[in-house]
Amino acid sequence: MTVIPRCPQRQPKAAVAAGPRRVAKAIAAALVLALPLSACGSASNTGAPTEAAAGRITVERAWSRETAPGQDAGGAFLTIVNPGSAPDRLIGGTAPIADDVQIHMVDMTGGVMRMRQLTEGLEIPAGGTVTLKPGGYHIMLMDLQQPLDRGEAVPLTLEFENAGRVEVNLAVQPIGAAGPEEAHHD
Ligand SMILES: [Cu+2]
Repeated sequence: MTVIPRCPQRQPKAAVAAGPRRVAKAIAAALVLALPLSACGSASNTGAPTEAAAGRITVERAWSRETAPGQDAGGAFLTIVNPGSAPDRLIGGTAPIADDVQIHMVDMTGGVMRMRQLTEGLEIPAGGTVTLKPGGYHIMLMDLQQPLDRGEAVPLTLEFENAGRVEVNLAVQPIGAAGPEEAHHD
């Protein structure tokens, strides 16, 4: 372990001696690291959108489907409502149960259905509602650490560009379900 003899703040000359380019590089790296942290901090501190114009994003009818044996990814479906006067964007998410959370859409090309990741996120128009559902936009829980079992409530945190984090619980439905339980009349 390196022993720092004096407080670095009292030694600005030492930093300058390292070369301005190097310092700038270090600052840039620090900023990159600080950005996600500050974004998380502001969202969790207030629990409110960072911009008033964005309004309060709400997420409804969040659900998922139980996984088949050997299935290591699961879809998450939900309805996002943006009552604000400015568009927002779903940019990602996290879930304790999955190593990665991605935003997907289903593409139909040449009669072949395939999933595509939306790396730029998904726009939620001002005053608009976007429904994520099987066969359309959806959240993908990648590399599941455990299977999704019916009846479970699986926590998922969504991240929006303006509104910050929104936490939901996915109600896990049986394989083949087309919607959350309350939509069915079995
Ligand atoms: Cu997918």
